[in-house]
Amino acid sequence: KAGFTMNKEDNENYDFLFKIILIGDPGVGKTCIVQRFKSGLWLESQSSTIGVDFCMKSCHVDGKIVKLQIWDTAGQERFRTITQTYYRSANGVLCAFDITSESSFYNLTQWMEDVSKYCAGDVLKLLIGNKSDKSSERVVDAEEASNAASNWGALDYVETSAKDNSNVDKAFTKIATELLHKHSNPHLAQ
Ligand SMILES: Nc1nc2c(ncn2[C@@H]2O[C@H](COP(=O)(O)OP(=O)(O)OP(=O)(O)O)[C@@H](O)[C@H]2O)c(=O)[nH]1
Ligand SMILES: [Mg+2]
Repeated sequence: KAGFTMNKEDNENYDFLFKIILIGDPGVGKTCIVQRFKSGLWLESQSSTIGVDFCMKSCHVDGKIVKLQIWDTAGQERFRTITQTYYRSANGVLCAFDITSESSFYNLTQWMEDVSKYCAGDVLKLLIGNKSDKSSERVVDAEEASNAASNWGALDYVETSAKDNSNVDKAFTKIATELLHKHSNPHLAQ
């Protein structure tokens, strides 16, 4: 079971801290999604992530401040052994593919296998189909993706566009909300 932090001191600016890892094939847009969420910006040309990039962002859920520690991992195979070391302590996984890339969708099977192997048993998963702005180039059916998400026991399937800023906040808020509900133990809160 992965640990999480519940802040009980008033001098720190959050109530809960959760660790979220982003995984998925190279080029699906993980870094663009994180940049959009973090700074509200669209950065067209991102260089391929080397290893893992780290950032923090808070969101408000049910009157609580939930701080997310986000690990944006490299999709490239050669970084797999490094990135897998981050899986164990993640509370939530955002697993992303590109709706215009069939291979990025089929490779989810491997990503989900890695999640079962290296993540904590109670990790929360959310499936993300990115680049929804390129609807004319879509090759992955939304219903198929949604079924795949429920087969993997993911919370939901969300289609995002980092470019158009569509559903990016929704994806992070969704996982933050579920994590908060899961960890809001009335006995601990006393
Ligand atoms: N049209 C469109 N392009 C996108 C979107 N998100 C990302 N891209 C493009 O996809 C390219 C790859 O995005 P990255 O965020 O670097 O991909 P990544 O998943 O972080 O790749 P790795 O770090 O190699 O694993 C970017 O240069 C963007 O131009 C999107 O929502 N819409
Ligand atoms: Mg990246």
